[in-house]
Amino acid sequence: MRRTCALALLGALSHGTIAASDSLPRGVGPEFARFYTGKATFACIANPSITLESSQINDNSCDCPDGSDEPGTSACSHIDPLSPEQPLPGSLTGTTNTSNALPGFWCANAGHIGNYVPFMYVNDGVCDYELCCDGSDEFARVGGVQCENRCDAIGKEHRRLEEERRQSKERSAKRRRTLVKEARELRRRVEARVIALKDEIKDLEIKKGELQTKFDEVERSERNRVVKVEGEGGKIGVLAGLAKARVAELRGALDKVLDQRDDLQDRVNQLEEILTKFKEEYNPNFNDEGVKAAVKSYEDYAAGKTAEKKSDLADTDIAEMMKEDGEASGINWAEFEGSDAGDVDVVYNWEAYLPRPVSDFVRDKINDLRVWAIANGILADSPKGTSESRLVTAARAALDAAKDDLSSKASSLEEQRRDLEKDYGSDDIFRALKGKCISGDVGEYEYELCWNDRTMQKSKKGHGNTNMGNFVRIDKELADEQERADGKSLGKGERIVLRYENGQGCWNGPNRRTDVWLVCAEADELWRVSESEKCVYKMEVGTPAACEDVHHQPGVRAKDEL
Ligand code: MAN
Repeated sequence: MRRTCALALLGALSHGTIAASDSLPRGVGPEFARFYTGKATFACIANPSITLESSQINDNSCDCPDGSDEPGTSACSHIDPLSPEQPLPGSLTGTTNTSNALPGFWCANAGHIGNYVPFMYVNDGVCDYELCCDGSDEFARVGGVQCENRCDAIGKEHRRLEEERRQSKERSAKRRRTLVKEARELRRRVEARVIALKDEIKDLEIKKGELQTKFDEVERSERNRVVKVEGEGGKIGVLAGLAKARVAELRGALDKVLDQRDDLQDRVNQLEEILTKFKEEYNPNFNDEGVKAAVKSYEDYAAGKTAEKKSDLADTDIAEMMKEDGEASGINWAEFEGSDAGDVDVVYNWEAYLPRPVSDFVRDKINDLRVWAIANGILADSPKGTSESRLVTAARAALDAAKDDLSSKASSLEEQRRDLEKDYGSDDIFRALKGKCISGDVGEYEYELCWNDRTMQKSKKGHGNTNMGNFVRIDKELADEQERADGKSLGKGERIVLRYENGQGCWNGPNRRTDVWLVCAEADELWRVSESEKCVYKMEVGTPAACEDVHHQPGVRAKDEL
């Protein structure tokens, strides 16, 4: 614990490599030198009204309330050290009555980096090499402890690691520049696609207009043509079929009427025979008035019948009519039914006898007239259920194809335009990562991050995959985490955070979401995944996309990018 606090404090208080001069009292850091030199007496730094003899400095007795008279001993270590957040001397407004005016014991660390060590570490019998590699904090050799000066070796190793870090940073920055170049190229392609699509759409609009005109013309001219019924010989064929059926019906009815007529004629003949016999054989001497009147009526009937005109329609004529189709006087329906010669041919045959320009002119005029008549409801339009001509079908297909092409190109243009407006981060950097994924094993799951797309939790036990959120936007947030030895930590400072939301619903909870925190690294790597709240995930990811370009100033292009 003691070490942790000290490290934090001292990390913040490293001030370069200047070692204190020999004439300074032990433990005085370079920033405080002016308070200890060129004066006969010493004034406490935060309480200058209190003056002390020079001999009282580092006499192992804490005389100043701010501890400034003991820069090189632990005598004032009970006073809280100067907080790293407080300003250093020059203005001492930050010091309070209860805090030490000095941040610690100054360890010059020649050959490495000078550093402040907490006063309580001074002469505590422990060599604090990581803070004070020259061992000067253990000058009293408490308990016989003698700390050798290891600054050369430690300094060398430190410089080696620093150089490694610098080179890594350089490589990361280079990788980032490559990504920027790729992103720029991808953007250029989208822009080129937008231009190309605009041109294609313009051409297609013209083509669509032409095809529409053509279709209207074809439809207009074809509309009034006699249209065939599928599988039949056309309108005339249909008419012939209907007429044939009707004639057959009438012929049947006539046949029955003729039979009834013949029956009735037989009965009339029998009755006439009876009455003739009655007239010849009755006795007129009986003077029966009723019988006389009946005989008279029959004589009148018989006289009238003789004068009756013969019917215009002879039985022979009727017999002729009753003959079946195809016979001498019948109708040859086959000529009309299912004839290969279409009605259109019949209708248009006359054109063959006219010179071409005349036939075109006449046909157009007739067509115009028929179209006008159809449009005004005088003539019926093509009946439903009839097939349209191949010409109209082809014109319609060409027009529909152009319309489809146009609408798919228009939506593709819209999509590309929207893409250009999307936020892909500074320098459009995430455009270069779009479509790529990285993954890492954490516990019972494999986690996957697909840039600009989604995050995924994949069960290693075969329980399926769970969407942890879909990419929504790029944000920034402040990280405040301890550095890790391997460098794979969020550390402190502003970090890019990618928000993924609306993932798979959590049982009894909201939809899953993920915050993806990015830290500069040489390669894309998923470091850690945590679930702070149920179904709220945090991914920590190293990527060159999050690096600063060391050679790159905003608005200025690096040489190799041009
Ligand atoms: C699964 C995983 C966990 C999550 C629970 C919630 O087990 O997605 O991360 O916490 O479901 O029920």
